[in-house]
Amino acid sequence: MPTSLLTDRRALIRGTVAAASLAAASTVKAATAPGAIVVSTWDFGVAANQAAWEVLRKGGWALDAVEAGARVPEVDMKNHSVGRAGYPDRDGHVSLDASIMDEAYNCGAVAALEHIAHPISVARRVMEKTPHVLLVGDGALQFALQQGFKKEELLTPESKAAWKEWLKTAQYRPVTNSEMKTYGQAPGSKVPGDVHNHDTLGMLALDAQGRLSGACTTSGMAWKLRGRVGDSPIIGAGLYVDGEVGAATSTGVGEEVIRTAGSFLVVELMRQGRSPQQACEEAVMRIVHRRPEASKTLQVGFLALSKSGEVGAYAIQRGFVYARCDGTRTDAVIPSASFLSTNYG
Ligand code: SD4
Repeated sequence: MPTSLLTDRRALIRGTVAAASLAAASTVKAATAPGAIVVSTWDFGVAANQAAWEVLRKGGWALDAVEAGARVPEVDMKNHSVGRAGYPDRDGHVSLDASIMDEAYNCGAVAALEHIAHPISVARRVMEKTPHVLLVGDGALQFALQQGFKKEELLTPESKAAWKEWLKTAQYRPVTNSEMKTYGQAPGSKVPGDVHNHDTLGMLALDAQGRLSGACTTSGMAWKLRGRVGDSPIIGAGLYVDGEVGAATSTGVGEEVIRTAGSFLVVELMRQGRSPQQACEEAVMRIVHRRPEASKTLQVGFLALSKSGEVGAYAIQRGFVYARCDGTRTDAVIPSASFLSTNYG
């Protein structure tokens, strides 16, 4: 096994232990909302899940829950891949993608949206206030401003400094699991969602009435070409919800997910009888088989939730984790199995 992979694995295990002890220390007792559950990609999903749980535990709608949850990392100044403080494109513009979908095929999305800190809420307005599903770029910004959202500078001094540093070489090379590499090791990095732990938030929720919803929000791949749109705002790629079957979301290199209509594929496999775990594995293997060269280096992870509350997760590379919150425990961080190592979880 290459040394870098070993190092990654040790970092993950350390991270998992750190997350577990953090969880033990701060477990929040969840109130009752029978059957309700929310899951999110990555460890920083814990804070997002807990915001969503505030809606779910009172018997609220899964759609309200996922919007409330997605808003948390969007304004987390330590998170450089979602919302405000996200790393910019190669020209220095922070450009955001988000989508949201409920149990009845209602959906909305924004892509390449600039200057608005809460793209998930703009996506919901697209769903509720327009006859459309997806608004992009300047048109999405114009719509957001008409809806009363505030125009802001989203590029923080820290993100700007990182961009200037990147410009010295200006090489676009997506890094696998950059968010997990130093988990729990850097000074002060003890909590999920800190500077070393960040990525797209994909969130799936089932409420006490059995309604499913999902949300996905990201600043996309750092240093991307201006105008590049990833999988996150594409219904069927980064997010898909079928209220009769289940829901799925993805993280990683969006181009690979778009090519396979990844989240739709996961849900459709569940419709055909696969468990969420089997469906995520089959969707990942579709990418591995069709794109063997890309799969050696790139990461894609799927997370799925069935109508009955069963969860599945699988990734190409090791290192993917997800956060789970239900009536028993609100702060679990669970390592996903992966194609390149099935030793976790
Ligand atoms: C994208 N899928 O824009 C997102 C980014 C991501 O891990 O999830 N990175 O392609």
